[in-house]
Amino acid sequence: MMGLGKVIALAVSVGLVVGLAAAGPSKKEQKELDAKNNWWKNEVFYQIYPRSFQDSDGDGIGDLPGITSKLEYFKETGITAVWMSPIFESPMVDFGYDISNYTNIQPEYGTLEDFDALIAKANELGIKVILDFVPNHSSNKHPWFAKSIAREAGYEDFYVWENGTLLENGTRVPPNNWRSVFSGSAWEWNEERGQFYLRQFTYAQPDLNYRNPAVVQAMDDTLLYWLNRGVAGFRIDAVIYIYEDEQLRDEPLSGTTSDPNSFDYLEHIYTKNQKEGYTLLQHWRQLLDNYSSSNEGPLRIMMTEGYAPLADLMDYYEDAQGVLGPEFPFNFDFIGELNADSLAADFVFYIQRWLIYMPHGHVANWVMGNHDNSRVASRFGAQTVDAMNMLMMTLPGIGVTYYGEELGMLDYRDISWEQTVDQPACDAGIDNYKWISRDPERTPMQWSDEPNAGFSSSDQTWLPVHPNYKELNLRNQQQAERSHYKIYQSLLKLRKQEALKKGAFIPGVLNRRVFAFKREIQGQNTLLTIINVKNQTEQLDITDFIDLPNRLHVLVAGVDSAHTAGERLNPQEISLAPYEGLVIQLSKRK
Ligand SMILES: *[C@@H]1O[C@H](CO)[C@@H](O)[C@H](O)[C@H]1NC(C)=O
Ligand SMILES: *[C@@H]1O[C@H](CO)[C@@H](O)[C@H](O)[C@H]1NC(C)=O
Ligand SMILES: *[C@@H]1O[C@H](CO)[C@@H](O)[C@H](O)[C@H]1NC(C)=O
Ligand SMILES: *[C@@H]1O[C@H](CO)[C@@H](O)[C@H](O)[C@H]1NC(C)=O
Ligand SMILES: *[C@@H]1O[C@H](CO)[C@@H](O)[C@H](O)[C@H]1NC(C)=O
Ligand SMILES: CC(=O)N[C@H]1CO[C@H](CO)[C@@H](O)[C@@H]1O
Ligand SMILES: [Ca+2]
Ligand SMILES: [Ca+2]
Repeated sequence: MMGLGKVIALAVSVGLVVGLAAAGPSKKEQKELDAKNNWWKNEVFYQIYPRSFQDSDGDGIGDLPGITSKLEYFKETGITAVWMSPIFESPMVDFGYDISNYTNIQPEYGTLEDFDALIAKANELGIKVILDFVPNHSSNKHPWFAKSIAREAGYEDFYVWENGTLLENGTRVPPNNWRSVFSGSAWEWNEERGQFYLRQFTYAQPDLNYRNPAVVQAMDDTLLYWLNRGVAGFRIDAVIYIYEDEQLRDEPLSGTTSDPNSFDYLEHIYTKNQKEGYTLLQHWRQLLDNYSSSNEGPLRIMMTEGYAPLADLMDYYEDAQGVLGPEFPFNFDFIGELNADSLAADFVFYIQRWLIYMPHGHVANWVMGNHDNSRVASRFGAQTVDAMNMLMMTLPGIGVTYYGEELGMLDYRDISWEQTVDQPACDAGIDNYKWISRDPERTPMQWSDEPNAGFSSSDQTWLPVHPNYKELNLRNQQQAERSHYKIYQSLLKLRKQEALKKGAFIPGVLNRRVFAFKREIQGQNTLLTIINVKNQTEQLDITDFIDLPNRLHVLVAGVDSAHTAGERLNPQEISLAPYEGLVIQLSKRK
C-alpha cells in the first residue's frame, strides 16, 4: 500500500513544470510562466447552470446579468473558475444543447454585450470563465441545417445524410439499427431532402458531419470567436458521440434489455468513442495551445464530457503516441461507480484506479455532480454532504462542483408532470417521467428564504424552487455558526496548502466503513482525511496508519460533528459519527 502511494505521489507532483522555456528564464519570468500554464491544475471548477442561477429581469429564467451580479459570491467563496452550461442561441428543445447560432447568446439569457460585461467583471475579480462547447450536433433550426436540407453548395454534407430503404408497402427503413441516446431510432426522415439524417440525441439535434473539413473549419472559427471574447477554455460536450462508423454497420445487441427502443438495446461499438474523435480533440488542443502562446493571459484549456471506459478516457489525456488531447477528461467515478451502497474499499479502489491509469505527468479530476445526475445529497444521502466535499477538496488535482452542492441542495424529485420540462422525461410519459427526469437536479439556486429562494422576482420560475428553500439556503448557511457552505469555504482555503497542491497521496482502508488518506510533502505538515461512509458510529485507532509520533489537530469538521476545528485528537481513539468526515493536520511531535 505504501509503495503504491509513493508511485502515485510521484505522478502527481511531476508534470507541474510543462512549458518552461529551455533558455533558463529569470525567477520572475518563471513564476509568471508557471501562473500562466499551471493555473488550472489545482482549481475547483464550479458548474453554473445559467437557467437556474440568478434571474435579473423577473421572467423566471436565470440569465447572464444574473450571473454577473453573483460573481462576487464566487470571490467570497474562494471559487476562481466557473464553467457555464450552454448560453448560446437555441430553440431549447434540449435546454441549450441544441444550438442554432454558435456565436450568439440566447436572448432570454441576454446579449453579447451582457456576455462581455460578465467576462470583464470576472476578470476584475480574478475568475476564469469556461464555456460549454457542443460540437456533436447543432439545432435543426440552425441555418446550416436548412441549407443542408436544400443541398445548398458547401452545405450538402454538413450533416450525416443517408437514403435508407423504401419497402414495397411504403414503409421507410432507416439505414441501420442505431438507437438514439434518448430512445428510438437515431435516424430521422426529412421529407424535403428525401433522406434520413443522423441524430444521436433528440430529433432537434442533427449530428454534424466531421468527415467534412468545412465543418471542422466552422467549429475552429467558433472556438476562436469565443477565445477572442475572453474565455479561458471550453468544456466539450458529448465527445464520445462525435464520429460514427463510416460504413454505418449495424451494432450488435447488448442482451441487457429486450426493449428495442432503448439506447441500451445495442452495444455501441460503432457510434461511440470512434478513434477519429481523438484526432479532432488533439487538433483543438493544438488550436488552444497556439492561441495561448500567441496571446496574453492564461493557458486556454479544454475539458471533455464523456461516459466512456477508463482506458478510452485515458487516451484523451494523451494517446499511445504521446499526442496530447484535452487537459483532462471528466472523471465521473463518483457519479457512475460509487453510490450510497459503496464500501470504504470501493472508494479507495476507484480513486486509486484513476491515479494508476492516468498517464504520467497529467492531472486528476473529481466530478461530484452535474446537470444530468442526481445531486450528492440525494445520491449519497443528506448526511454525507460535508464528507463528500472534504473528499473532493483534499484529493490530488482538480475538483468539479455543480452549483448548489456547496449548500447540500437536494433533488426535487416530486416535480409534477405538468411542471416537467426535460425532453427525455416528457418523452417517457406520465407514468415513467419521474425517475428519468433531469429537472430535479436543475431547480433554482437557493440563495435565501425570500420568495423563489431569492432566485427570481417572477410569480413563476421555469422550474419550481425546491420547497425546502426556507431552511436550506445560502443566507441561512452564511449566518449559521456551522454550515455546509462554511465548510466548503474553509476547504477551498485549505487547498492553498502545499500538501494539498503537490503532496503525495497515501490511502488506506481502515475497515469496511472507513477510509483515510494522507497528503504528504517534505517539510510541510501532512493532512489526513478520514471518511466514514456508513451509518454507524466508529471508534478508531489510526496509529498504524499515521506512523507515530505525530500531533493531530482537526482542521475541518462537519456540520453535525462532535469535533471542532482546532481540537486535538488522540490517534488511538478517534470517534466518527455516521457519515462523518474529518480533515486533520498531522504535525511532527517536537
Ligand atoms: C449569429 O450571431 C451573430 C452574432 O454573433 C450574427 O452576426 C449572425 O448574423 C448570426 N447568424 C445568423 C445566421 O443568424
Ligand atoms: C439516394 O437516393 C437518390 C434518389 O432517390 C439517388 O439518386 C441516390 O443515388 C441514392 N444514394 C445512394 C448512396 O444510394
Ligand atoms: C411493411 O412491411 C414491413 C416488412 O415486412 C413490416 O414490418 C411493416 O409493418 C409493413 N408496414 C405496413 C404499413 O404494412
Ligand atoms: C498550431 O501551430 C503549429 C505551429 O505553428 C502549426 O503547425 C499548427 O498547424 C497549428 N495548429 C492549429 C490547430 O492551429
Ligand atoms: C441510520 O441509522 C439510524 C438509526 O438506526 C436510522 O434512524 C436512520 O434512518 C439511518 N439512516 C440511513 C440513511 O440509513
Ligand atoms: C453532462 C452533460 O453535459 N450532458 C449533456 C450531454 O449532451 C447531451 C446532448 O447535447 C445533453 O442532453 C446532456 O445534457
Ligand atoms: Ca431572466
Ligand atoms: Ca456524431
